Amino acid sequence: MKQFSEDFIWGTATSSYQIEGAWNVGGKGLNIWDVFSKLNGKTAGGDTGDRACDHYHLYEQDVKMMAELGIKAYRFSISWSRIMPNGYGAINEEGIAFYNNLIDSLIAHGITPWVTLYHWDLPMALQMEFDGWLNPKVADSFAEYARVCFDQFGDRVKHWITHNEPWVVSILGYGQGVFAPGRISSDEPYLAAHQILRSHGKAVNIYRTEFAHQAGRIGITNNCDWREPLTNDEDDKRAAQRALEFFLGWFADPIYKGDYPKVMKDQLGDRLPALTNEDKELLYGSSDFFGLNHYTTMFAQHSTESNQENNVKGNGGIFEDQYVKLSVDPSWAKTSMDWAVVPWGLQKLLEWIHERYNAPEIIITENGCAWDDQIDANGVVNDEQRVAFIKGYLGACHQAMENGVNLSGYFLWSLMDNFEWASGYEKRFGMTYVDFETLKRTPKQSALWYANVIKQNGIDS
Ligand code: PNW
Repeated sequence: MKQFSEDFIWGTATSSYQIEGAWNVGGKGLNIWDVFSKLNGKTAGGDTGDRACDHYHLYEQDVKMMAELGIKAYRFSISWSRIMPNGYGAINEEGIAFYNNLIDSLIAHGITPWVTLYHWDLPMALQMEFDGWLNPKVADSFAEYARVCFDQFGDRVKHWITHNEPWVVSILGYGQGVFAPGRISSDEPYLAAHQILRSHGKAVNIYRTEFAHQAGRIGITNNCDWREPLTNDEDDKRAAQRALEFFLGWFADPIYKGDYPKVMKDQLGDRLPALTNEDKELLYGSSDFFGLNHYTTMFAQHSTESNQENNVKGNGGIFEDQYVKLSVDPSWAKTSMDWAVVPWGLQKLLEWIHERYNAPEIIITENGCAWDDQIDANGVVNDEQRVAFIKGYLGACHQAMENGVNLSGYFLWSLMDNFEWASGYEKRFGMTYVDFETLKRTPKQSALWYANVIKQNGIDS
């Protein structure tokens, strides 16, 4: 039997748009997922988070459920437009009250809150007025919003995560257009990522300078799959390394090494915005822990052609910038989202992070799997696949720790079934690509387009 230390942090995770519902009550402003999910063809079955798990109304019973499960730590995110309906300026007291009640209830049940400030639900006004993360102004608005949260909740919240998975926002939101705000571009992912990173740096600076007395910790969560060289060929080994640097190095290098990976700078030239000295100073050392979300593994193979990742339509974007061909072993088990189950990939990734970033404290802020319930003959849910998945991945964590990796916590995704973004509430189409209708929309047009969508769908809050 493998043992984890007494003080290892065990928790579960959720995010605001995926569970809260109550999209147009309590003074909340619209956000990009409220709108995006209502667009034709953007989510499986036209599902939205309008109601989701109705956590906004049912949070007390949800917290009780967590306590009964013995959960000691809970990672949730704050809906920016519930706190600031326009993303800047006026504060919504009802939104503040909701999170105060949730935090108090968690603490009363002995559950430590871990709070993410941004899990993809950007206030709609910031998208329409400023084109979202393409605009440096939005980084400043984020910092302003972060300050409000530290000020209101920081007396009780001691664990902060600025952003969840900037890779997903940048690639799926600005590159492939499958997530809000639905933009399709080869260059915008690099621009969006740049402003997200800057916003992180600004928020951390505010926390460390203005709220030091709160004595909490703050970091960022990045997601990364493992990339295993397909063969022992030096070219394939370099391809796997390159793929990891384009995936995780993109966001972690500025924080742990002070700049974007060289391989990205060389390959992208001025398509990759440069970090100014001021940016670098804000970013370097700006995470008290290494937040990691990990779900799956793929093989990487060197390719002389500019290649696309499986399942991603080419648009001259990041997958074609890497010269890496990805594949999976057909014998690997797959979850309902088609993600391969490869526990040793997590062990290798943890060890890669340990090496590259000089042994940081790592916290797995998400890991888990989507599967239909397995119902046995007595009508009882018997999740053998899920149990096997979790055992496998926790075993990999343990092995990495035995090899010296400084891993201090694990949050299972998720606390409860919830709105899975483009996949809605069912697996139906996972990470499939919907349409290219948003292609080449220029910034100004996109605000008009959104205004139209809001009007046509009668969306108003
Ligand atoms: C993460 N990918 O999303 C998110 O943090 C959660 O909100 C989500 O429910 C969970 O993982 C499961 O999907 C991801 O394409 C979405 O690589 C897509 C990818 C990775 C993570």
